[in-house]
Amino acid sequence: MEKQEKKGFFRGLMDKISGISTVAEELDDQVEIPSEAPSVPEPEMPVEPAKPKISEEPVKPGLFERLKMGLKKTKDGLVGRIDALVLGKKEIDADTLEELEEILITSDIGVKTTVELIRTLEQRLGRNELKDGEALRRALKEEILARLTAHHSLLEINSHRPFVVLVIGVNGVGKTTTIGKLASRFSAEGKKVLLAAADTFRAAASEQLVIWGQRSGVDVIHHKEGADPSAVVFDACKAAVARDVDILIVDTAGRLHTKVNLMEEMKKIRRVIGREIPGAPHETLLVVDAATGQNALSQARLFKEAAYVSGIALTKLDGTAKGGIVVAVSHEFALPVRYIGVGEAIDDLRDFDPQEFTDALFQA
Ligand SMILES: Nc1nc2c(ncn2[C@@H]2O[C@H](COP(=O)(O)OP(=O)(O)O)[C@@H](O)[C@H]2O)c(=O)[nH]1
Ligand SMILES: [Mg+2]
Repeated sequence: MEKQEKKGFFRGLMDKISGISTVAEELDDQVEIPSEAPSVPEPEMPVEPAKPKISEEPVKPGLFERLKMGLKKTKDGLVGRIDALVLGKKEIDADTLEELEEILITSDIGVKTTVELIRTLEQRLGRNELKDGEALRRALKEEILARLTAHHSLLEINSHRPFVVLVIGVNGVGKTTTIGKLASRFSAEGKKVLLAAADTFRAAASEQLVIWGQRSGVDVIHHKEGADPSAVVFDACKAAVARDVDILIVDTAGRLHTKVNLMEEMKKIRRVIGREIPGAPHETLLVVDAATGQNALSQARLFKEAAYVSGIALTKLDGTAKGGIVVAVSHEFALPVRYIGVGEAIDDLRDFDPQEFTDALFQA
């Protein structure tokens, strides 16, 4: 069918450049690792982290409503534009798919994933499954959900004791905040939690974690500024075993200067953890900031190559229209998204749920 042979701009481009990896490869070629997410100014990191905003209003919106509110910018940017394109359309043709392709690409779903989505939709169009705009919208949601579900799994922290989570990622993405939220959540669930402040580059980094710990009554193992991160980790592992904790969460620095340094540092930390607690770390959680869009992909690629990664926490989805990055980061690296951050309140760090996420995006 002639219609289906028509190539969208980006697929044409794809054939020329063979893959999405250009941005990431550029980054990989550099010896320097960005010490902060490049497209956003480094956020001020107050020693005193923002007080968790727990609403005291009697009628609190449900968790799903809160998720929808957190994803509003992405919803407006991505689904709002899709709706403007497809709703009321009586017939879907190759031009519609080409326009859809552009919307997906510019919503940070990523070239590779977008091209794959559009090809699948073309096949469904060929089978006469997409008779109107509503059907196209439904099919797109299904295809996105299928890709998010394919790699999905949540952390099973009861599988080991102590369960050790090593948290990595560049500076400013939200590692320490995410750890603070996790500590508070696990301890509220009755788990015994211990934190390790292995970001020893600045005194403030440890202090920030200590404050989070105090807030939820969780102990923090920390050394002086400039100490060897592996020494902190060593003490923390010993303490975790001696105190029989359920979960040990290790904060690390995002300021390593070269890929080689990063790899060596990570290897050393992992070696120490594994020696003290056989089989640990049980999770290496890469934190990425959704607002950095395509840079989040570059970071995921870099860390996946330089250090082992087993799951992703995607923060700051609330402040960005680039939420499509969830699909790209999970699908392109075949990694589960464990958590998403949709605000600064303690319960704004949520278990990632592909069904709930796509519902929140696509529901009116
Ligand atoms: N809006 C929003 N801000 C966040 C979220 N997660 C972290 N932040 C903010 O991002 C900034 C940097 O966080 P921090 O944990 O210090 O980053 P780190 O350098 O990776 O440890 C802080 O101001 C946090 O309050 C989120 O999900 N939503
Ligand atoms: Mg930090």
